[in-house]
Amino acid sequence: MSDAPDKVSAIRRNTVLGLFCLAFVMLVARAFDLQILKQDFLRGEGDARHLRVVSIPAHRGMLLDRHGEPVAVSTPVESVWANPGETLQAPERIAELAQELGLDPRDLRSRLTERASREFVYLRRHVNPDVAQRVQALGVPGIGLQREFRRYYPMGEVAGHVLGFTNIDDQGQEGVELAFNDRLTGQPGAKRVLRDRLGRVIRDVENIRPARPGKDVTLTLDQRVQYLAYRELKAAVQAHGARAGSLVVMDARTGEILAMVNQPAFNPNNRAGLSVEASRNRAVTDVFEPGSTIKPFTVAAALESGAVRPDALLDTAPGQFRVGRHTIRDIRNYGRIDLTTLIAKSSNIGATKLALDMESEALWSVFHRAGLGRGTGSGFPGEAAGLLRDFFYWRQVDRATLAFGYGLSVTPLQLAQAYAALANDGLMPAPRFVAGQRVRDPERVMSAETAQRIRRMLEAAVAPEGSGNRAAVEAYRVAGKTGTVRKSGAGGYAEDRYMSVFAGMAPASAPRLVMVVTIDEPTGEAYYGGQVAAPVFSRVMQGALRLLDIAPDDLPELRRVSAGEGPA
Ligand code: 59J
Repeated sequence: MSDAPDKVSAIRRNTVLGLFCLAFVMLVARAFDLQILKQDFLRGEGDARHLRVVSIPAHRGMLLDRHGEPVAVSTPVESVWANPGETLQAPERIAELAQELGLDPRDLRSRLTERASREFVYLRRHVNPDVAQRVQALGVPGIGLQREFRRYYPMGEVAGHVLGFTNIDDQGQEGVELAFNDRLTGQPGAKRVLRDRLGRVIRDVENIRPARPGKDVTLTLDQRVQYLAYRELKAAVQAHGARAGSLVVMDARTGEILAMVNQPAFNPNNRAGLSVEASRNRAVTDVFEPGSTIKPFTVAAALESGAVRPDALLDTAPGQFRVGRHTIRDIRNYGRIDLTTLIAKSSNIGATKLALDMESEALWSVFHRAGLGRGTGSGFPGEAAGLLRDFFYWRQVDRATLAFGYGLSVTPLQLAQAYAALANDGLMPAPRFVAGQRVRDPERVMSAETAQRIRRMLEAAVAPEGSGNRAAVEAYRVAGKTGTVRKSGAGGYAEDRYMSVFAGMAPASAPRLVMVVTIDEPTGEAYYGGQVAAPVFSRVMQGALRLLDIAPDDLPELRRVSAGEGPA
């Protein structure tokens, strides 16, 4: 056996060991070179080439009125953000940055320190373009701009309740902005960008996915009618020192909401200190006892069920009437009256007698079909359904008081919907806020004949001797009903708190518009619906008929024709 092989393997081992040592020394030297000698250069190079995926914000769709006028638009703005770790490396620059942003330097520094582990922190959102430009020009490390959108409402306070608003992240919070958020919201895109050491985008590297803008939504609102309604309601609420008020204008044939306003109102462009009181779209969210405005449906139920004939006379003397332990009162003794007088003078006793002459179910059925106690399905956020108890639970006195509008509750929108049935020959369209919105089919509430009969009675209520004569409109026939409703609270009905209401339509010969006005707790001398709500109806209806170019149906020459005299 020779020892040669041993020698060979020793040489081999030493060679390998030597090579390893050499490699090790070279690595150490290279590390020394990179980490110590070329440190600054390399750090700069690395930071200069941040590849990032950033999102491209999508444009939110506009809200347009029925004529295509923009009523909610998104304008591009910039938001200022920081990568705190980077910005904190230039602490001496924080003061000037804070000043440009209108922030307290100490606050800014502590915010950055608290969030030092994050890479993205908003400093100020939605700044004006000139501020954004100046911030960019400062060139503070780790500060970047992000394109975003701010929602702007050209009508301000006038349409705040219907439109609602979005939050700072462009998401609908209230109103149509919330109800149609999905359609309005686009899909953000994404792109890869190269950022420099200061966080500025130096190059778009790749479009991963383009932003898809949201769709525009066309409302049924008519901006001009909306303005008019706003102005008149506000003036009336102020003049009567009222707590609140609502007004709804609806297309009688389609159920389209042409205007909807409330007081108090708010400006969706400036929501600092916004109160719940001012933000509610009361026309949809708040209920009240409809009082006498419900009487036309009581008369309809009586006619439809055959309980009375159209020419029936009811004895309301002596102006008080006992039902069980309860006394029902009219404000005067109207004596023997027909159905038209019942409506025109608003006799509680007349309505009571009708109710006691029919089954509870007959009354309930017309109320129910008219949408009382049911949501309208308008899709408006926070809509109230009102209350109409099942007829199984009605006592005799309940049937009586329900017949003149107490013991049930409605929203102004529901009342407008119900009156649309009277306007539209018995067929009740569902209300809608958006063109082409899918809503339930129109429902038959009563026969066309009954609806036309009731309309003629409602014209008598607006005639000179009717309780609603101040709702009249020059050159148009108006049909409608006043209501003066004592508000109920703890301990029963108040003596001095009222809801003044007017619900009606025009032109009465073939109604196109339905309107409901409610004025909540007018203070002062005047509080009857006929004094407080009817004049608002008249002014807004007159303007709306003109704006919509609806032909008059009560010109002198027409009157002669309908009286059988023929043109002069
Ligand atoms: C009224 C009520 C309250 C509830 C009465 C209003 C009742 C009643 C218990 C006295 C003011 C008033 C269930 S009146 O709306 O009859 O609009 O121009 O609030 O009767 O029994 O000092 N409306 N209003 N009634 N309650 N309970 C009339 C009527 C109506 C008018 C005037 C005068 C009431 C013509 C109301 C109007 O039609």
